[in-house]
Amino acid sequence: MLFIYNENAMATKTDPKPAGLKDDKSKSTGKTYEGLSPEQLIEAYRIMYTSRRLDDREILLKRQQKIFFQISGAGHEAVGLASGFTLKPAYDWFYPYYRDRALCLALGATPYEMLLMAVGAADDPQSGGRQMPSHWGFPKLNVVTQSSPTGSQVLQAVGCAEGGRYFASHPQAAKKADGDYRQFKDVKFEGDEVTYVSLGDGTTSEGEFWEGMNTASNRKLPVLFVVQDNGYAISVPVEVQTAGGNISRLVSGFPNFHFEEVDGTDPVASYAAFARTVAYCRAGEGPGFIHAHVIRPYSHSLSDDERLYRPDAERERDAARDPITRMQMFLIREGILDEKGINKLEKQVEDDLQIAVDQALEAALPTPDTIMRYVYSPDLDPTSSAIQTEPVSPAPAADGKKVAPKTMADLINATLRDEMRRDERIVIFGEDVADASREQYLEEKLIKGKGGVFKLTYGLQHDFGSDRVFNSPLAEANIVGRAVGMATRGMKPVVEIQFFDYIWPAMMQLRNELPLIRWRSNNGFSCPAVVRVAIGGYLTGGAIYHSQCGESIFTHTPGMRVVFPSNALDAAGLLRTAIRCDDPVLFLEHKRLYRETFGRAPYPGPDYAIPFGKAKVVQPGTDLSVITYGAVVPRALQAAQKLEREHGVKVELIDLRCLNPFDWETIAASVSKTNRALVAYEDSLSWGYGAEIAARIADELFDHLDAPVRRVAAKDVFVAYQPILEDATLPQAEDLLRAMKELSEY
Ligand SMILES: Cc1ncc(C[n+]2csc(CCOP(=O)(O)OP(=O)(O)O)c2C)c(N)n1
Ligand SMILES: [Mg+2]
Repeated sequence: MLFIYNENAMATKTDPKPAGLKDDKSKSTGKTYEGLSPEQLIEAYRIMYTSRRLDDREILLKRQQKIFFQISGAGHEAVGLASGFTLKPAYDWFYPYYRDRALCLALGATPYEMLLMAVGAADDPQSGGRQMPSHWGFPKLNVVTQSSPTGSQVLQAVGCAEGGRYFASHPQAAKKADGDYRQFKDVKFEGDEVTYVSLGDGTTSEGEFWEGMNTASNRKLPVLFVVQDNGYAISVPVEVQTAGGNISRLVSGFPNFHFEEVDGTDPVASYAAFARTVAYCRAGEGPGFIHAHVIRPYSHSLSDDERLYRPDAERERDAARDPITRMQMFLIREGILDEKGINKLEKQVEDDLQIAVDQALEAALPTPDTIMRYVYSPDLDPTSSAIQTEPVSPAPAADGKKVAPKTMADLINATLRDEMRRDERIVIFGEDVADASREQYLEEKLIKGKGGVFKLTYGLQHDFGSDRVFNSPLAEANIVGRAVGMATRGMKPVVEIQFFDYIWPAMMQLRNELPLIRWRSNNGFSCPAVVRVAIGGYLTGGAIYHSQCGESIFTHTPGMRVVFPSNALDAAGLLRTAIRCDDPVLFLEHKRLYRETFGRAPYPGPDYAIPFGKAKVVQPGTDLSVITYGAVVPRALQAAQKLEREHGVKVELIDLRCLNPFDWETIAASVSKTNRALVAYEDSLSWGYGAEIAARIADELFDHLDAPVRRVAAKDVFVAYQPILEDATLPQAEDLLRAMKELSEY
């Protein structure tokens, strides 16, 4: 029997968003397909067809050079549809990848919004003309800004799910609060939301995918992993990527998962697989994994021609499974739509797309002056001098004796404790940061607890509980990637990288994600996490892999605040500003300074804060400016004091404290006065942080200089184990003294 096409059943552009249709049971025949009514199936086809035709329109626009890039979702429409029909926009959370056009349409994004991205319009709601097309990100739908690196979305999705769970068990934490980033960060949580993350078959080769699977499994998180397996990663076939050629087989041992493997070109079968998996995740049973076999009929992107590596026969086999044709045939076979109905629907889609294309081509483009907007928070300025407070004087000890000053390690620990008490959104995790993961040992008082290899987080798990202070796996990308997801949800992760030398597995997240979320989404999302890192040498035996610096790599990353204190009081004041800040902060803690006698200070109270970008003049002077930071500060001070004692040269010693932003005004005022500048840093000399400072002095203060700008830094080599070699590599007080003397005599 042929179902009579009902015009009203066909959604038009003005209809409310299609997601959630699953509750709308068939009104006509009563027959459903895995729970989908004929009306829903018609709507499904409309979305799938729109997705395909929008790709076609973009391809045309690219050929006409009206847009600049195109990557299609062709062949992946049925999976996208199934996920869009089973998940809820603005309720669940979404970390899609570039083939998820149909998902975004099903969630309620419009073709016009997508085309605004393709032309790079000012009003592109996803990025304001900053990102390539198909890099989805719709704040109003909880579709989180997507980047281009394959796989970096996975750990963020895990962190996002952890965020939802955290707020459900700490609802008070979601409240707004004045005086810090919380004023500008709304929190939304539901309690049973699911986080969707998708990726291609090739992307399962990325380590971050496995790290994400591991943590989602271990913590039973409601994350829905969707691998859209089209058999290729550009030109590399799946059997080269995946041992045995099938990702489902490889992941099947992860506990707590619900697994599905499905023909992702079949919308009804896909819908059924998604419905089962979403129900499992939503019920809190654990994560889901859907492996959907799809096709890729349009090559990888417009820059690729798959005929170079795929013979016709193989491509024809794929074409026979095209989800658009399959769906068409299905609707006709089942009598849901006849040919006339199909034609009418398709014509309506084409007409709507034409209007959207015409509008998008007319859209205003971003103006050049907007380029720096949203690199940092427009709401909270961490350099504001209003942030500065005075340290409270310590109460005298009971016996009337002076209170012993605290080390940098003590005051960092105290600041973390104060801030955790003040802000329930803060969680701390990293390698070994907990007192003990087996908390019963703590409860039974069998052990004292560890609290970090340098003990900086000691006692925090004890005080605040294991859901706020916990150990991560030994995986740095895992730490930072999850922090990115949590911070996007409104939490304040203050995570620890145990040694700077081992920060590199997290580099993708630190370079391409954390500092970029706000800018690339045109302020649609933000990610104000704090990453504390133990850094630096002078350890006597620290050797190659426990002595590294490398701060310039991060100051060279727009969007990242970088702080590097040299003493206990500055560490406390700057860490507080870092935690309350609305931007991501890399907080570098020099290991050698953790417990030095130099720079100890009394506890300055729970609100002591120092604004970013304000240097400290350690000692004033008239003859030479020395600009430095970190562990070189005490060494430079020693050298300067000796120089004054022995030669009467008065050095003005400047401790930058904060490297991005840095205090150019203090440098300029000092060099204009002394007319001589020495820049000193612990990292190797060439291309180090001080090179930028030296260049700027040479450029902007040239008229004030009576001598060349000099640098003292480590040799261009790694730090060796034998202390003789270590000393020869790192800048010593004698090296500083020599350079200061030479420069003062120039
Ligand atoms: C980290 C990283 N390496 C390389 C690339 C370049 N690149 C973009 S897509 C892609 C292939 C992805 O294949 P797959 O995961 O199977 O997804 P598909 O495109 O097939 O849907 C590559 C190598 C990238 N974007 N990111
Ligand atoms: Mg692929």
